[in-house]
Amino acid sequence: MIKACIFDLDGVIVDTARYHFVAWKKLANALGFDFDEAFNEKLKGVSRIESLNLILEKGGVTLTESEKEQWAARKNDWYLEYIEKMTEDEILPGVAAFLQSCRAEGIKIGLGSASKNAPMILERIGLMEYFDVIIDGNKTSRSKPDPEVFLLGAQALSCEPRECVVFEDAEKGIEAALAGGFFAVGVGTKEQLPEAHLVISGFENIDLTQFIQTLRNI
Ligand code: B16
Ligand code: MG
Repeated sequence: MIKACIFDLDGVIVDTARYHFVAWKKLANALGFDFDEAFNEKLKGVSRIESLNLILEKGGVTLTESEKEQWAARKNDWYLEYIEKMTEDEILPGVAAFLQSCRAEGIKIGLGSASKNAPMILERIGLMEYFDVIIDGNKTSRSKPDPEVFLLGAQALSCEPRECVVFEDAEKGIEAALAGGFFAVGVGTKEQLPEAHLVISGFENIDLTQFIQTLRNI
């Protein structure tokens, strides 16, 4: 029986990847190099410091630990300039209705995100009230594909992993959900997320009752 749904944030509830992209690009340009959207795909679901390490490697730049911290903080300030302007219009299609259905059916709702800015984003888009539990980058010590973020979520929701559905847009997130013993639903395409138990293109037109029935048949 499904007792809870745990949602990733970026790429599932909102598309903040484009804000991360412009902020990281600004950092790369300030350090004298550039990268494109294809490279940005590699940063989805990856923690802030791991993203910085990947970008520096791409640009062939070496920094000390304290310089890295300063640049990561600078990037976050640039990123927050966009986040501060977010409104509920940026909730991805069908998400709010799906959360409402979960609420109505007594299915608990959790967030499992690598982002340290997750609570602020949920506040800005007006979805905070739906979440029973928020596990974000401030509460975890290991990044996806480690299952820690989702296991902490299930624990806080008082559910077993097999009673929870995880919604993820990143391959590493699907790996994390599978490693933790969760139902892993990919948000994207089968080509991007071949390991997921089930793939949906988004929440538009997803009926919760039918969806749970589909999961039962997997
Ligand atoms: P922050 P998710 C992830 O969010 C993003 O996909 C990833 O690009 C970002 O680096 C990471 O959060 C950390 O974000 O800098 O805000 O702490 O997909 O796990 O919801
Ligand atoms: Mg994501």
